[in-house]
Amino acid sequence: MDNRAVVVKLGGSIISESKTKKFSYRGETIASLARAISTSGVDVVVVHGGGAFGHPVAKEYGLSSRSSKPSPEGVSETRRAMFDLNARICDSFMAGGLHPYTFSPFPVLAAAGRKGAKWLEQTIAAGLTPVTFGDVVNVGTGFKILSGDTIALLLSKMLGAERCVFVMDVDGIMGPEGLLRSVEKKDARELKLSPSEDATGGIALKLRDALRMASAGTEVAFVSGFRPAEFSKALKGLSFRGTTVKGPSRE
Ligand code: IP8
Repeated sequence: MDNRAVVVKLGGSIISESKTKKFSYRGETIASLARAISTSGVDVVVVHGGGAFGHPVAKEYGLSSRSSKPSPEGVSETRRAMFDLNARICDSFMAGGLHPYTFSPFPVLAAAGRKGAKWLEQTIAAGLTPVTFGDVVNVGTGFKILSGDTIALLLSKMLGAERCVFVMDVDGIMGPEGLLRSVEKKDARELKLSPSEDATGGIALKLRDALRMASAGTEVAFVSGFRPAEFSKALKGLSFRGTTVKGPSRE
């Protein structure tokens, strides 16, 4: 692949109206983001979160980002909710002009060397958009949730992604005086981010992952999914309304 790929993480806040409104889904919004991807000319890999699908069900059955021994029913129901959401996302993507190709993150992340990256690159070259999602992992001694944010981080690293774009329901990361246009490691310590209701950690974890990505050379953008034009600019690396997370200066 000549162009370095961009990893897009669709956060639960843009997928669903509210995490408490179980199985709520913003189809039109997701289709408008798909249109922005399909007209951008950018090679994209998409990871989506759990929103009002995976999270409430995981919570009901006591699944979290820590390994535990939930009931078999809980594991199946949580995964079922995620596959159901993925089917809806694929429908919206097709309505927006994309050809989604859903893949399980596990074999791709476990592939040795450049094998996983090559497989993703070949999928993109075939005209498809690889799509994966936060999932329930069998860790041998129990089960835990692998957050879509962590998957986005691992895939960005594997692909040597140019940037990773986190799409949410607000313009970006908010500081005491409103939208932060850029965040560096030193600012993050002073930021008091609200604790999350998520099964997997919310904005604080997202920012921690973003700072790690930025230090490894992948630019990170936070943008509102309600602004497809700004999302499109963020995808292309143009100046956009949102937050950019910067790594340490390389000068
Ligand atoms: O919303 C969580 O993914 P996230 C996926 O990216 C499940 O943290 C299974 C709740």
